[in-house]
Amino acid sequence: MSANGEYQTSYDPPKDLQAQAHVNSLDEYKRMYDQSLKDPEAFWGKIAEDFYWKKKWDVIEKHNIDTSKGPVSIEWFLGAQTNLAYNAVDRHVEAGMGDRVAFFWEGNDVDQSRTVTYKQLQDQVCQVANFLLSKGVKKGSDVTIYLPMIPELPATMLACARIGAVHSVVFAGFSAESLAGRIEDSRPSVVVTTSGVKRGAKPIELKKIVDEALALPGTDSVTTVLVYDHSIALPRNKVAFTEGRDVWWQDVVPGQPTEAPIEWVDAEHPSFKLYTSGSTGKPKGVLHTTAGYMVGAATTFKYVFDHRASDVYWCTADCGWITGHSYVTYGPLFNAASQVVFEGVPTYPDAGRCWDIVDKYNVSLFYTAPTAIRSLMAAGDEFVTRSKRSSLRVLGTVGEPINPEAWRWYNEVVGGGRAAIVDTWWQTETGAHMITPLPGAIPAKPGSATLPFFGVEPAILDESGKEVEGPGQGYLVVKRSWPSMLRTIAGDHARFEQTYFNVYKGYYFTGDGARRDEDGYIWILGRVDDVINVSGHRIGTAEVESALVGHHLCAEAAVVPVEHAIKGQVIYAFVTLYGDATYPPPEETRKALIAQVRKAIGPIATPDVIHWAPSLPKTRSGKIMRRILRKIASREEDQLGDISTLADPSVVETLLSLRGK
Ligand code: 6R9
Repeated sequence: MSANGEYQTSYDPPKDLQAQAHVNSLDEYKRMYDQSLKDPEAFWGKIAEDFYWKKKWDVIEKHNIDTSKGPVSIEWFLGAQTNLAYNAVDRHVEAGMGDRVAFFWEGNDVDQSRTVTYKQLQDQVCQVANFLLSKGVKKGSDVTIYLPMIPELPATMLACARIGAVHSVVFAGFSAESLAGRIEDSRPSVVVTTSGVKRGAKPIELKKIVDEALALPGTDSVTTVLVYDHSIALPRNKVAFTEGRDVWWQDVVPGQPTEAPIEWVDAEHPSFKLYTSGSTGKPKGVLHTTAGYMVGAATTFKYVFDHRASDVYWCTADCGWITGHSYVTYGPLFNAASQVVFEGVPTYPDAGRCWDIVDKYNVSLFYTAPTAIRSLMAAGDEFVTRSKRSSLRVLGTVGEPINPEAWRWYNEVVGGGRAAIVDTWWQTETGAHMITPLPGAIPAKPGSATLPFFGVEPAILDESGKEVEGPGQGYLVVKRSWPSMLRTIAGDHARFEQTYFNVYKGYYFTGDGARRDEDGYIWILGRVDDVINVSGHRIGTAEVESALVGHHLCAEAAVVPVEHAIKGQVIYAFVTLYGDATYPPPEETRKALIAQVRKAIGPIATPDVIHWAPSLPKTRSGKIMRRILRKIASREEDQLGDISTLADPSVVETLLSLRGK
């Protein structure tokens, strides 16, 4: 707070950082941004020179995102051939950087750590690639990865990329049923996992979850389960093995040759699928390809974190999410970065763990989610101030809107006012940062993701689909393709067009609302569709509803988001039971329904509240009025508005009488 009691609303780039930054003024940013839109060929062509291409491109970019002009298709660096793993690892080893540390691995427990150099990573990537090849995995095959944050996770992703296989990483917190659904969709022959993992004080038997998943229908494509023996989490002899299918990593990988062939793939060859929640139906497999993704992930990493060779970078995201793909595995390695890979949680053994790690490795670039910042803030400043943190230069956030209080705490208490804050807005679908400050160039405003990255042309549309010029708010869309954009939904191009391009013709629809202020800064307002953002994780209301009605007692469910001080949003479920149930039902019913959601999706989707609903507020045509449910869930029933369109307005009174029951 300033002397006159007002909060500072704009923060200039820290002077030291700015003096040496890749982009060091707003004017320079604007010049580069304008060029990226006016002459994408020259702009991206120059950037792409920094990578290794087995064959150079003929055309930089070709796209149609307007469904009224035919099918949506997006292609970048047409005619080129390259390889992601080669650019992430081999290129640096060949340039003499083999001894450089790729990963400073920090385990869940404080006494567990190891380092992996670029040369060691190259060897391991080759060994895993050779194992996969020996099991018949080839160019275009799918491989499912269900691993915790150990160096073997990015190494396995890169091994797939090296041989042109398509990886699908499933966050190792999803349930057996979720894992099975993703396996059923992508039909891999190999699944890679560990015996177990400890998250904080809690051991989780990952191999057992894989076994459960593979016992479910639709998973019979899997013939090999490669199990990394993570005995610090779970002893080997506690793990059940299926003869002929399961193999220990330690028995079959280290003996492989440390050289493996590189599959040079076309620019648009699929590199990975990542399943994410949407407003309807099952999670969809967002498909990313090769060249555009590489250029996008690498370029944003370089500019948004202002990365230089002397930096130590650390992103707390798990590789099970897009942030871990683009900003643990790919973006940093394309830039030959040295980074911390952390297996644990920020609050174990206590809320000072992150800052102890920052001091231990002299982390200069740190990237996390607002939910983590808020929970560490709630734990008290003394956990922060016991560390020095003098190495910190850039502090990033991602995943959900950051409230100004948390932004200021991050800036002042964690960064000591010396670091730049970058609030990066982007999505699984966008592959890389889209709207974000550049730390040496763009003054930050707490709570705003600021201005678009190079090549990104956002717009805000009003209800009628017209572009809002100047200050105003509405739906956030993007007007043209960018290199790291998703190319389709695996196996369902129609759903891809429907979800992202049919809402407003000629635009990519983000699903977010946004406001533009008088300086042209963009403020993300959150999802406008039926997606709930719990601690930065996307969960579809439809998924939770379908999990609930999967229980034999549940006749109908309606799920809405409610604001939460730490998690951003939480899941609030209205549930109608079958038959002539009495309300409230016995406590076991609530427990059973919650267990059902955890089983169907995973603990991250656990509803915070189950609100019993003998009936749901519906229109005469039978549509659930979620607007009313949201107000009731948020305790804003004084703002219910017009309820006369309800088939039975008395439903509201009944619901209010059952709150907290
Ligand atoms: C990278 C990632 C995407 C959704 C997105 C938006 C929200 C992400 C944000 C943000 C406000 C930010 N989101 N970053 N909201 N400010 N800096 O999180 O991808 O898991 O696909 O989520 O997250 O609502 O639409 P993903």
